[in-house]
Amino acid sequence: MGSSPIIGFSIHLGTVAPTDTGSIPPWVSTGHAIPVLVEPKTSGEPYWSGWALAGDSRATAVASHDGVTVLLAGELYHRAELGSVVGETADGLSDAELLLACWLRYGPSGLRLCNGRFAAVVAENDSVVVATDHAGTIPLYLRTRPDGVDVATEAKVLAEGAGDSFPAPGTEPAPGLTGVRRVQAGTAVTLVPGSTVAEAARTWRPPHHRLIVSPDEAVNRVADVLDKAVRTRLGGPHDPVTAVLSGGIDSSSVVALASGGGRPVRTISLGTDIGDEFAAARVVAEHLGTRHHEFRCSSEELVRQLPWAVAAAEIVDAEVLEYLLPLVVLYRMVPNEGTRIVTGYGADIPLGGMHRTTERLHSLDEVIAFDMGTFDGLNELSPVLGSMAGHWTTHPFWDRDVLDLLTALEPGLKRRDGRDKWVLREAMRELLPTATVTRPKLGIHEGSGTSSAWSQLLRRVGVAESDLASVKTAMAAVFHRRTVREQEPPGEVSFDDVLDEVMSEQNLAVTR
Ligand code: AMP
Ligand code: PCX
Ligand code: MG
Repeated sequence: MGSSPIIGFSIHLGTVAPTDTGSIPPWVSTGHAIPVLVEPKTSGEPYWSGWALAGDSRATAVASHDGVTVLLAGELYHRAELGSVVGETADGLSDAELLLACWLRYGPSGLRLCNGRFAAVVAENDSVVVATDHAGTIPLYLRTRPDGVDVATEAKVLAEGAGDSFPAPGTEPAPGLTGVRRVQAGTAVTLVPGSTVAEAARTWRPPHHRLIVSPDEAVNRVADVLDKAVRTRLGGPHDPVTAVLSGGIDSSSVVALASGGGRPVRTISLGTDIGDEFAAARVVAEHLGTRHHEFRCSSEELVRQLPWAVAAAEIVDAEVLEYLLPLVVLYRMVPNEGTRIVTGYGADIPLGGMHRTTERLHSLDEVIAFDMGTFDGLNELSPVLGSMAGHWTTHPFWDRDVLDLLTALEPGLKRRDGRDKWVLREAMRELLPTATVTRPKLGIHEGSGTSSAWSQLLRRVGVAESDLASVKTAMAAVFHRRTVREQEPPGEVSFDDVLDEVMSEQNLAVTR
């Protein structure tokens, strides 16, 4: 399991001292959760006690100056640029110190400058600002109490509190948990603990306009912005990295850019008895000279790990869980070499890759606008998916600059010459084998057979075709109740018990 112990901090006006890890469920503590309790104080001074993440030296930090305290879970990706505007060289500053410097210069607006993967808490005077990165890639939850507010990166940590929370602007109810609210993506919420004074500021929104640029220029810009997103995520040019590789254009692009310059790259692919994309991944691995590993898991074993995916993503959407499950299973199987894991996740959202049969450019653009308007709360990019197994993950396609560009490109650059994700394929033409550049998309749930494996297990106990979707949805809700609301270790939640519970709830007969 993880090499990343939770570090305890108790923060009192900026002084940091070790504390115990209190009420965190023991199985959470291999991950990157940071419960932060922000309490107003009888003495009139802010008092927090929290648990910061570790496992990656840049993963969590606290910084204080001039009455402002910053707790940063995660990392910033354009350190040099940020340093240049705050008048410091970024070298030698932690990401939390850089964010603090940014705050001291710009105030809360400083959060609009940040391109990163983070959740942040900033305390100043009697107010606390809780903020997500542009895309909310590290989920952030809160529960207000009459005398304060509790903040955590995992909802389960707040599940046990009582009563409703004040419905602060910029927050939404977390599914299945009374009184727990999630901070929206690209949002900074200012709260005065113990009061109902609160306001929200948006720090990012997906662009609604579309850019007209020549195909050549678009291709060059995509290649440049993605290259930078990959490089800024991976440390020095020789720092080793692991990449989850399906052999599709998205993950192959990331691997190509990561391995340029001689960086040692380990690539890993997952397959089941139902299906795999091993041949396609191998073509890429051989072309780029990565150290490649194939992992196989029976489809039944894969589906039985659904409680882990639910516990990590803390969502109840069965379709999204089918996307996330193979990754969670792979993260749990792969030996931890202490390298970060980079993925191609999310490329299909701004590029419309899931909609390869959509004919008209207008329709393609509409689904892109819809998907970019509805990702929030699905937690697809949550670090907990990997951190449960001790890995730190990062997703270059959801870098703020990459996302801004890909979303805004006019749809004729995404569907072109009968090809989906045309602009990305062209941008990678020189770096990848032709077979990879031209390979049609296969979704992660299709390649590994997750959707069909879950359906198969349900059919086996007599669930009718017409009931498959509703049984999956009901099962997801029960997994969520048990692993998140009741904080049961996912390894102790039996797939069969949950299926039985759902079948009897829906008055369906089990034929086992
Ligand atoms: P997709 O867009 O469906 O290919 O999946 C999203 C991301 O998950 C990919 O870009 C890969 O990084 C990763 N991925 C998907 N399928 C696999 C697989 N079978 N093995 C390893 N990684 C995968
Ligand atoms: N993906 C997509 C994202 C899946 C859809 N999510 C959404 N609309 N918020 C991707 O990698 O871009 C697959 C399997 O395809 C996961
Ligand atoms: Mg993809």
